Amino acid sequence: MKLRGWVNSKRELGGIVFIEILPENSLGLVTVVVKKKESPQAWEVAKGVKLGSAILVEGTYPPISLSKRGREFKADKLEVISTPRAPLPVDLTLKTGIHFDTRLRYRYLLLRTKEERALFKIRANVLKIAREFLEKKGFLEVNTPKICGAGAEGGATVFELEYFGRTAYLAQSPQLYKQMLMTGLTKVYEITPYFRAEKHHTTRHLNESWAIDLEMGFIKGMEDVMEVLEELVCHIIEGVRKECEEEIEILGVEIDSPRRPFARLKYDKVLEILNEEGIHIEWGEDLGDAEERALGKVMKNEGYNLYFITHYPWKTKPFYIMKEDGLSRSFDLDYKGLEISSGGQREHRYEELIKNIREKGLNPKDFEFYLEAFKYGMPPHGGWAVGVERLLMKMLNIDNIRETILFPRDIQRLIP
Ligand code: AMO
Repeated sequence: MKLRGWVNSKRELGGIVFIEILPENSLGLVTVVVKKKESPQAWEVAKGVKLGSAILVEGTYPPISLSKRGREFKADKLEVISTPRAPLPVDLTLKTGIHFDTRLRYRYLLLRTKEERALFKIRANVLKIAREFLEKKGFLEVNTPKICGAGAEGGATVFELEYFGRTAYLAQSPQLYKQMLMTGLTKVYEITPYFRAEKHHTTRHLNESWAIDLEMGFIKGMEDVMEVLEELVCHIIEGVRKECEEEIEILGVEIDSPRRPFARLKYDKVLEILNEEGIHIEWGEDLGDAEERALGKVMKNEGYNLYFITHYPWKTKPFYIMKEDGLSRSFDLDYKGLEISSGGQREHRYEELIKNIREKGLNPKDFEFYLEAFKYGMPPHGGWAVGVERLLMKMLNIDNIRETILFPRDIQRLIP
């Protein structure tokens, strides 16, 4: 049989060369054993092969072939497909620690290790499972523009670009477009990048992140969309547990099944809980990182990793969220002390929506294209978005969000 992969380490012992590779698409290390006596030509090639080379090996797995560093593979033929032009900048045996920045800088090389490959296989599975689930539920996948004429999520965090003499913005989210679609479709979802010009230096913010966005028409209330969110998140977690056993083991994490139904806490209740913990928040303020974490601990003791926070004061929410007695028909979903999703019922009544826009200090003129859709029979609707990286972080107990995306974009990182 044939194996292809890259040389992560190499050692010689008498007339034998041992080459460690992680074959393409695999998660199991293989030690290629090349014996001078048995395959002199392959041995000659093996002796000269450089670390990091891409190689093709022909041979067999002996009946008992497990060494400390992975399965052994007896090579009969060995061909070097590509030789590196420079020494590898990282030690892919991972015997010496790799600095976090270096790891991100050379992400593409680290995909030759089982740990990094396992992580991105799980990421791909999360998206695959989400798609399968939403398709089965009758949601239609849509793609909305990423170059936009208006920001949806607040002016300060939008990236501007020059668009044929006009100012355009990179989409902060598909919010306005997915709502406009509610005049013609009733169940849509999009897997999409978010571009946000937040000058954050935190472990939970990226300037380019990905989300699973959903919108649903003809709803009775926000509970309709919360149920879909709860089901989706559980489906993803259970799906990863089932389909990614090997990857989970490599990463050495334990993923707990969520307790259902998720707890549903009103904002006012959350303030009470935090107060009991000695954390005081003014009514009307949003929850910050410290508050979310503290709540996460309390909820963990109650047996909940996942819980909704509902009925936020309207002033903490964007203009498109429906008001209700000074509060809002909105929710966040937190996972182990971090917001992974937010959503709500939208204001679908044209006049009310214009009032909301004004109340947020925005100009309805800037949203004409969006408002227009509300003139033509807009049904009650709602939806949410789950941050893919944040979901991965919490599911896999990863501390820094940058680890969960191949090429993170933050204030410092624009390349690679
Ligand atoms: P929101 O702004 O809360 O809501 O974003 C939804 C989810 O996306 C993730 N997220 C981020 N992840 C990493 N870095 C960031 N800078 C970042 N920004 C957002 C979070 C967050 O919960 N339009 C609404 C959603 C809706 O109502 O449908 C929205 O964008 O996990």
